[in-house]
Amino acid sequence: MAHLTVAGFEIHDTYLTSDAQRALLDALREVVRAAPLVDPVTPSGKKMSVRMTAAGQYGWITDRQGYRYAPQHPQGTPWPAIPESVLDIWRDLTGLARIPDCCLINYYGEGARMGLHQDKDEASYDWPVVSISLGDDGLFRMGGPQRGGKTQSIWLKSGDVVVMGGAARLAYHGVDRIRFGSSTLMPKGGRINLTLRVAT
Ligand SMILES: O=C(O)CCC(=O)C(=O)O
Ligand SMILES: [Mn+2]
Repeated sequence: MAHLTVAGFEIHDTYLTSDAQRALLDALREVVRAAPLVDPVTPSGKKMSVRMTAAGQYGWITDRQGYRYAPQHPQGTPWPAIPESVLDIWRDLTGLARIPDCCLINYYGEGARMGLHQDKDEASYDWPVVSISLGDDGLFRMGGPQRGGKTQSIWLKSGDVVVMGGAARLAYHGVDRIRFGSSTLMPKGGRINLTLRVAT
């Protein structure tokens, strides 16, 4: 299960050192102080198991009104800026001059998961999505551009960074489960995933 072969899917194994992971976590603690994690519900009213917040000009949100990018946290404040150390990862791995305007932050506590979906609320699919994993291992599953196709799975661990561009950009993906307590990065356990997107 070490490899996942979808064109445009790149995994940078342990891209972040433990020091870099800790520094990133500290930066995220500040983001979450300004923009607290929320318990999102899907448009049909189903509570999601991940908790969510964001940084950047836009945050991706979901509630009874639908899925969308919003310029404000549901509490009515602008989202905090994306930490520079996070933007450095984007620049290094994509080489793009354009920087993301959304950094979605997902927190997976014990038992949390994310169903198979496509990231398709962005204005253009030409930009890649960069995904950074911190904390507990997560079983990431990826399929093709159509729901119901063959899928492959890989455990993402703390410090791994994934780039989804090209054909992988619109591939169905999700997180089946986490190994709660498998990492010592966060004292109370859990997994954090950051996804950097160009939303507009
Ligand atoms: O947690 C992950 O690794 C993936 C998260 C994701 O797909 C999303 O937030 O859209
Ligand atoms: Mn996604």
